[in-house]
Amino acid sequence: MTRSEGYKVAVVGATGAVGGAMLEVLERRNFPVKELRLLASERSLGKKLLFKDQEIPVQVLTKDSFAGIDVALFSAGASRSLEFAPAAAAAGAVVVDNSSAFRMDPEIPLVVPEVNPQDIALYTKRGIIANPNCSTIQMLVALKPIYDKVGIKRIVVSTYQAVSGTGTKAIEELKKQAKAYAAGDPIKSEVYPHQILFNCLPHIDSFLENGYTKEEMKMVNETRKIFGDTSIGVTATTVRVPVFYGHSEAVNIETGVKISAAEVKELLADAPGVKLVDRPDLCEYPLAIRCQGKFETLVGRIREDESIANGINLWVVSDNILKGAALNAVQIAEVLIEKYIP
Ligand code: NAP
Ligand code: 3JN
Repeated sequence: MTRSEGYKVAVVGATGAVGGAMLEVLERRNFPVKELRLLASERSLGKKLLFKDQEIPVQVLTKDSFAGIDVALFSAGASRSLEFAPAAAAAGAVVVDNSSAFRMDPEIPLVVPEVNPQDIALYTKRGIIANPNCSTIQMLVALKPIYDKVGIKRIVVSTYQAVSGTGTKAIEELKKQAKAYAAGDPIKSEVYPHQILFNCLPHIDSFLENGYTKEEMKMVNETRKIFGDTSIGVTATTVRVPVFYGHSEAVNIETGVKISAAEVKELLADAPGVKLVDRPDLCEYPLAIRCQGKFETLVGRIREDESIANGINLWVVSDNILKGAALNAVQIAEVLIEKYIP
């Protein structure tokens, strides 16, 4: 740690599901925080949040919120990022943005530290680094060692995404629906267009003209940008399921050359950010209810796809609020302070 005794950090959207996890991760990883500025909307004025046993008041986000800040972690939605991230960068902060606002901007790096940490260097162009979508992050943490070893031509992925990906209101909606069901009361849906309890909704984010959802196309486009490979084929079906925390993904890949399931297991056993959980004989495989609070992405059910020459199937599970958002952002900030803004 330098910048004398630590860094001045702002968390934008501090009262949200991701913002709260940012505070948890900064604390758990002992990020060298000299000053912490918590920012949210006027609704949160008067609130205080705990960081390292200290109560810190929440301030209202304005364009003047960033004086003296070294690193600004944004998770208050894309429109807030578009409006305020350039102001934060102009004030001298390096922004790590969790929204989709800048992900596909060619001047802004899109980074998963286990996959393309070298791209962080491009932050100097605009002072902003984008965090990918949660579903993309966990998939690429699992696929990177395979990509490097034998290449990947095509990815077919189906996701099973937890309601926490939609934010605190959706967590409450699932809880309320479960209580209403148990009490025999009518079930109301306000966050999602249909009941989420006991249901699967093949609808995450809005629909596009090509019939896919934005969430599905984020997985396609972000994967290509992060791997720096426009030739890789990616097709996704993203589904919301009645799980509180932890996104699960069934991932099918066609590799450049043949690799056996045993070789994939060997590769992933030592891969950064991965925990291999693949003992079907003991009923051990990645589970959403086991991933909460974990920093690793859990990978299991590794099998050869017997329908093609060079195919592999995997089941990939990760805490969507941690590795899918807050942890990935803090890991980017760690590389930043270690290598670029000591
Ligand atoms: P959330 O629980 O609904 O929290 C939203 C946060 O944004 C709250 O702190 C809220 O403050 C703040 N906010 C909203 N409007 C604001 C405004 N006008 N000015 C200042 N602050 C404002 O949502 P979340 O789940 O934490 O997600 C927040 C964002 O993070 C998402 O919109 C998305 O862009 C990003 N995200 C990314 C991923 C990923 O895949 N990497 C995953 C989830 C979320 P108040 O409490 O004061 O309203
Ligand atoms: O739905 C999920 O599981 C992940 C949600 C991500 C999200 C939610 C609201 C707005 C995003 C995102 O990160 O892509 C955004 C957005 O910034 O577009």
